[in-house]
Amino acid sequence: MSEHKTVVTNCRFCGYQCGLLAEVENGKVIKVRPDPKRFPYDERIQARCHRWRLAPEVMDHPHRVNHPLKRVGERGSGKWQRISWEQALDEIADKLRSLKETYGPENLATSIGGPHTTYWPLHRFMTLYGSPNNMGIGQICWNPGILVNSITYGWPIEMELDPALTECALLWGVNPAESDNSLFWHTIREFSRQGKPLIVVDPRRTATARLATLWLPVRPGTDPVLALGLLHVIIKKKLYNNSFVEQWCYGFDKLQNHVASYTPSYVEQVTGVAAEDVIKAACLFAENFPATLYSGRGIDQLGPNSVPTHRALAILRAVTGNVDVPGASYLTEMPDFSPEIDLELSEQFPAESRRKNIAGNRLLLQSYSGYEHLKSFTMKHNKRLPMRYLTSAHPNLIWRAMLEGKPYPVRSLIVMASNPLLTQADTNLVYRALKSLDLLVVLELFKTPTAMLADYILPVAGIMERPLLETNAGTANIAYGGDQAVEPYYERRPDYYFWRQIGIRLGQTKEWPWETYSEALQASLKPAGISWDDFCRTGLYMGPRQYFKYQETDPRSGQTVGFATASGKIELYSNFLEQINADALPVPKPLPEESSAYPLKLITGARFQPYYASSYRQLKDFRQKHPHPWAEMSPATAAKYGLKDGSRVWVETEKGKAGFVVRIIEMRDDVISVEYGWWYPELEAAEPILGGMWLSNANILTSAEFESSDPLIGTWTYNGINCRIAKEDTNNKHEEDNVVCCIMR
Ligand SMILES: Nc1nc2c(c(=O)[nH]1)N[C@H]1C(S)=C(S)[C@@H](COP(=O)(O)OP(=O)(O)OC[C@H]3O[C@@H](n4cnc5c(=O)[nH]c(N)nc54)[C@H](O)[C@@H]3O)O[C@H]1N2
Ligand SMILES: Nc1nc2c(c(=O)[nH]1)N[C@H]1C(S)=C(S)[C@@H](COP(=O)(O)OP(=O)(O)OC[C@H]3O[C@@H](n4cnc5c(=O)[nH]c(N)nc54)[C@H](O)[C@@H]3O)O[C@H]1N2
Ligand code: SF4
Ligand SMILES: [Mo]
Repeated sequence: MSEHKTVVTNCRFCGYQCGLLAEVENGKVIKVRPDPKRFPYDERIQARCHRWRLAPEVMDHPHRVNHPLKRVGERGSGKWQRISWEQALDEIADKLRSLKETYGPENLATSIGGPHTTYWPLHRFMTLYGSPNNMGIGQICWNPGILVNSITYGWPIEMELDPALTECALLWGVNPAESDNSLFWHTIREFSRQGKPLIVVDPRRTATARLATLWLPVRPGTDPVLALGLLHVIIKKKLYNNSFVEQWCYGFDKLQNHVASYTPSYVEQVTGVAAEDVIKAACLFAENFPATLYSGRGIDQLGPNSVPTHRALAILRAVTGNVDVPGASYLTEMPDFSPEIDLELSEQFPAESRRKNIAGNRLLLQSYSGYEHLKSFTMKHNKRLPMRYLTSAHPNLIWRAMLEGKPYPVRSLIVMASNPLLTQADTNLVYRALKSLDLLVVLELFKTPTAMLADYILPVAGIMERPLLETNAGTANIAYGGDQAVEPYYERRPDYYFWRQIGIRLGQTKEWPWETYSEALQASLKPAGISWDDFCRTGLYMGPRQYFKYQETDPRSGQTVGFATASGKIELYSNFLEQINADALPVPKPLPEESSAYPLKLITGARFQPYYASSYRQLKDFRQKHPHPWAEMSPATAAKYGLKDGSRVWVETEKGKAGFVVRIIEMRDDVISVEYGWWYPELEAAEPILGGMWLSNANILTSAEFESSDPLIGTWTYNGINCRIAKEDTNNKHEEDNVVCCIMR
């Protein structure tokens, strides 16, 4: 007899994890609809979003990996044998054991990606196994902001945009119209409808910038100069919040001297933003209180210029008194539930393993010593940031260690929820490194190009097949999510299952008390005093938002709480950075030298709908909506190269060449912006085609060389790279044969 029921579950196409109601028949989800009773509570959000409708299709897509696969031919030959989970786990554990005996635990690296799932089980395994070598994208996503704000304010902040309270919004290198086109975008539109000042800093006139009162089309990578220019104007015109600065900020005099030379005309010369707009933006931001300031990947991916930009923006909020104020920002709290740092067990990570960190002592902040130094301050307020993510290894050093065996051999890699061949810099290097490994395991939903090179592909449970608990990695007292709708289809399992089973096989049984993912999540939520069922009913757990906390009196010490920094104040001049021999005030770093061979500036990776990084190119519906990888440029740039909308073009850097389709938009001249994450799952899933990943993959063009990365965090450069373009030669027989031509026709 067929069984039909409606169950409460969640979408997971993006980070919101909106509530869905799923119609389930015989253990399969046949249809879903939005559930407005749960977070984020607004029917209009899902009405605007088209992705959730495809959830049932993704669950049973013909390209999904449904059973454990073991490579039988040459690496990358596309020949696979279906094996059981038991066999896969036993063989992988045996191999890990023998590699550990030969090379030590640090020979194992892991690769993680964006916020697709819960990463602490992976970190927990790596802590117990003894390897510091998890790598991800933290250096260019999230960490610069988290670390710089912690240094400046003593702890991370969350921004607030409340159309009823906020009087000005400054959006810097962030484009929610494409990257967050639900709750946040909806709020921005509402804010802009009220006619309040909205300032957008972006080389491209994005849909967000089109709503702006003032658009500042900055030259890529010159952001710290622009930010220092705003500070110059605000200080010169005495628009700062004098009483807040006097009482709560440290180092104003030094800042004042420091910004004196960043006059609007100098700023115009460097950044290309008109001097009068620099003045206008500074006045709008300082004269409308409260003002909020959001930033995004535009400034997280500027190599050595990311930290100075974040520092200057943190200072901009401070001198205008926009810290811990309703409608602007608030200092977050540690979660009531188990924080990431405890779940990942990183405080018990032995000193000997920490010393194996692949950058040695070369990174001042994203390192164990940097972390411990920062913790000595955050602990003034009894707070601890997550450790493993903020100490993750620099990927460039890991790829090189795989190839060169220096500073020690890295022989094995487990990839979870990431696709490094498309999303890590320098595809050529990543490719050669992956090919050189003794063991490559990929936990995946789909046979991605990275998975095509694996020894084992393990099928994981995805959307609606596993419970969800999203927690901002334990930096805030907020969790959202809900239950799975069905048991995983076929032989798929949650990632947690893999880590626990491998852990048990390698002697970690005691540390994996929760048999299932669901039990583990429930246990982690328990300290908050809320049952899993209650949590799932609303999809949200949130502690109260409090403001002006620094003014309170600590009942234990009888002293004012202040900020968790050396001075107890917000550090405009950073004692912390001075102690670690870094710039105590934000100093812009030299940009890549101008090059006559590569006269244009390249942005790689601005977000676009409906895709998420390299995901979902399998979905016909999405491909129809967005069929090509665009290379965007201004009308003048296009004209200079004889290009039209829809022309095919090669974009070339010192690292390589990739093909795109021209799209003319309003943006800075002499800048090219290419989409990232493009591959073609309909092409052959084996060497040499590898799903078409050599055709229009933006990361063929990029590099993350450790030596030219930022010295504090290791941030590399995805924006502002020297490049050139060439119209594709359609008379060239060789190019005509190229698959890229077929795809882009
Ligand atoms: N040039 C350039 N490169 C960039 C960026 C850029 O702007 N420019 N942005 C960077 C940023 S900010 C990020 S966050 C990264 C994103 O990089 P990635 O996280 O590598 O992005 P995806 O391509 O979405 O890869 C995620 C993979 O995980 C799989 N997956 C989804 N859910 C699960 C799960 O629960 N378990 C497992 N095991 N797998 C799952 C998906 O099928 C997909 O193949 O890219 C970075 N790379
Ligand atoms: N649809 C979709 N949504 C996503 C993702 C996705 O892949 N697809 N990825 C998710 C992830 S992992 C992340 S991290 C977020 C990122 O979210 P956002 O930060 O909003 O993402 P981006 O579009 O990469 O970058 C924002 C803007 O920075 C601009 N920019 C480029 N170079 C510079 C520069 O030098 N200076 C300044 N000021 N601006 C510059 C770009 O033109 C772009 O418009 O989005 C998330 N949401
Ligand atoms: S906003 Fe994100 S989570 Fe919500 S329905 Fe759309 S894709 Fe799903
Ligand atoms: Mo990201």
